Amino acid sequence: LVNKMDISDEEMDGDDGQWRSRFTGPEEPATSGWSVNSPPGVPHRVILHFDLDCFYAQVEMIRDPSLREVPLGIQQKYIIVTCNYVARERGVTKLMSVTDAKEKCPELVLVRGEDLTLYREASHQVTELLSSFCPLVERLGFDENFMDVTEMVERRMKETPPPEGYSFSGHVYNPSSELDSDHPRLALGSHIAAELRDAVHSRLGLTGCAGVATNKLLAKLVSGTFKPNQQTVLLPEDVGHIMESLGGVRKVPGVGHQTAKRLHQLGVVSVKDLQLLPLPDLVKEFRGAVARRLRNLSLGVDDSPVTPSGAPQSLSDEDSFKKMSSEAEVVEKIQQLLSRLVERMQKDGRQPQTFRLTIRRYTPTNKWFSRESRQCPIPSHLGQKILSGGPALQKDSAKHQSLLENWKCDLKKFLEFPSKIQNKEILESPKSMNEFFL
Ligand code: DCP
Ligand code: MG
Ligand code: MG
Repeated sequence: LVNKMDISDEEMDGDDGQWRSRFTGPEEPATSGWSVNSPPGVPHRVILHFDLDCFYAQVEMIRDPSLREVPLGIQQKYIIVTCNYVARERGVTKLMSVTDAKEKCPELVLVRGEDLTLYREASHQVTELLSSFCPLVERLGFDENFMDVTEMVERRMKETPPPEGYSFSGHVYNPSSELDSDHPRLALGSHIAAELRDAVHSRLGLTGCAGVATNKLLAKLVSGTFKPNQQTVLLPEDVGHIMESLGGVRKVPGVGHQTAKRLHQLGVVSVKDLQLLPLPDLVKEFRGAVARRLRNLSLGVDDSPVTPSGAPQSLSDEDSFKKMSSEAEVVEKIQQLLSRLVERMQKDGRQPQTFRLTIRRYTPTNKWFSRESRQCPIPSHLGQKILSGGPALQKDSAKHQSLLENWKCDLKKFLEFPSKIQNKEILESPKSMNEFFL
């Protein structure tokens, strides 16, 4: 259930959609951006990627420090969405079923992680803190941020030029490359990354990994080389190695499930295959720009800019269930989601513009890619009503209830909802979502 403030940009999405859009840069990388038009004396960008360690688990361990010493799993439904590193040492992995995890590690302590409020708040605090050092910060999901620190690096190059052989902070992806090359800008970038990780730790109590490289794709790929709470630099001479070490094309950020399927049909399985496939063959299957983009990604070339995220452009909430087949159940669930959204909209204070409802039905053949959405504008008087409660509104106050009831009532009329849900129709008929909204 999404409430859009502006153009489409879901806050968090388990799909590949986010990746694809985040890695969509200029259509013709070879003729724009840094590769051709770099200002003289600026050979390349310095990009950082941050990824917090076992994020939800860390937030829970801050809330209750006694959890630090025990193997901890964060449970959503029947899945361990993440676990602390104590649990990982005992064989628990991310996205394991609770049953399997308990079998691996009977002493595993479980905390429910369905309420994302604290994780969302911590996530935005991290982005805010990073933004106070340098405005070019882009969020990816809840626990990752890209940063373009090129300007910070250039400033340091001028103010205190590093000596020859200036050493790196943290790891270098391939230590032997460090010996016979000189990369002062990446070295400065690695020191900035260390300072930022330090700031995040001392001010927010959170640890994480960082990658330092010349573009977003490479920074993201290298950041998890040493985990947890470590950082790694990728030098330009090792780009070929890191790309080929990925193996399958699906491992390349920006290559989603569907793209990988189409590539497989062309006989392209590994990153190497993608590098070697003649471009005309790739263009035949994909649009020209997409084909070139794919080719570039396979080579570790990514000119997409770090685009500051700013305030989220949409607020969304969602839930999933094994079975939901009656109108009453659907309405109840939507009301729950709406109630949480209304609170967040009031806190945010901006007038909502668009309402979007998404369902994701399970089909055995198409497990994860069956989202269907319908959306409509929210009339101004309704948008104002949603906000009129003000930020101090208490969750259970009578005022809040009546506001919600009122809004739901208008909304129902407006959407002719839920009278159009014919029970199973919404789950079974492919066209049912079209009837949902006017
Ligand atoms: N998450 C989730 N469902 C998923 C994937 C992730 O709810 N399918 C949540 C839980 C994680 C958080 O997002 O804590 C960040 O995801 P990561 O993949 O970065 O995993 P962690 O930060 O938990 O662990 P790591 O230390 O490996 O980065
Ligand atoms: Mg993480
Ligand atoms: Mg992550």
